[in-house]
Amino acid sequence: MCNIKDIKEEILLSKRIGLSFHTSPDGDAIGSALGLLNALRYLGKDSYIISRDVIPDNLSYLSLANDIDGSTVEPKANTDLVIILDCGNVERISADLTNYNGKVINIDHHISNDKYGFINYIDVTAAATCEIIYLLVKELGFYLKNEIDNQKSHVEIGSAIYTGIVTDTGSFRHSNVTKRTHNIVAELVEFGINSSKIHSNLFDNKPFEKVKLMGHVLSDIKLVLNNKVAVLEIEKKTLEEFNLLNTDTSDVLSVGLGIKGVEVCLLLKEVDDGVKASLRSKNDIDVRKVAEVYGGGGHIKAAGVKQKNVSISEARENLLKILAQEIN
Ligand SMILES: [Mn+2]
Repeated sequence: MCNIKDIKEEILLSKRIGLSFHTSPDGDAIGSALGLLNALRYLGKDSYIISRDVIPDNLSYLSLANDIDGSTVEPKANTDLVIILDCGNVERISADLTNYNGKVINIDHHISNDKYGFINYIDVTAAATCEIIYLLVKELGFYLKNEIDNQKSHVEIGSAIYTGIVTDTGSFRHSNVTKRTHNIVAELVEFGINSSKIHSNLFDNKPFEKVKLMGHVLSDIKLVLNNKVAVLEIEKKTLEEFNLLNTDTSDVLSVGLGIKGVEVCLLLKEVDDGVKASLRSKNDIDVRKVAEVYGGGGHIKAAGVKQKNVSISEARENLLKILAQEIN
């Protein structure tokens, strides 16, 4: 793995920097992009977001969140560096890089990473890409000195980084949490972030319709494979009924995984051209391996895959077939 100093050097050498992340960005993708964007702007760097996606509602409290508006989908003229955050595969980047010939830096923590950058900083021991971004912004000069304690810049950068760490660790519950994770968070608290407020923004902010949708989906939950796998399904027409076509529904997974004896929770969601599946694992079952069979990826305990042109039941049976092998 390259040195974080190499990334700093490239940033300082660059005149115009674009930042992007994986499609359907989560708290870590958005947090790492906005944490770094805020830092770059404070350094006076001409920097901007490249994204097909728009900021999800529950992340709109972050500084510069409005820059993620889906309007810039490819690098602007004279961009000499593009940094891709939290994204393992080129196909998943929320930016169109077809006409871009400049440098790409890939900063990520996924085990399945194609190393598509000219610099690839892939740290699979990082609980979140935001952990790496913390090391980077520190390298760029945003560490704590007494005189700059609780400065606005630190609160803005720190809140974005904290958001990514909280969301990718399930609020510090997952086994990806390390001593370093807690050390970084301790330093972010010294930056002056309001961690309790961030948790409220993230989790106590659901639209009423979404809670009703979760109830509807949970009322049909099934246990299969000796009650070790919980299966949840959301049809497109249900999302239309609740007027929630573009809402993130992944938080219902933790309810399925919370069932006694369940090892894996599988959520299937019907989309225009197929079925998206999200998988979460409680202990040792590697759901990334299962997702990879159908072209998906992720982490051992959290993975996703989209199967094109299949029905929800076909998608379910495909994944259960592979899961059955992993469980026995
Ligand atoms: Mn991540």
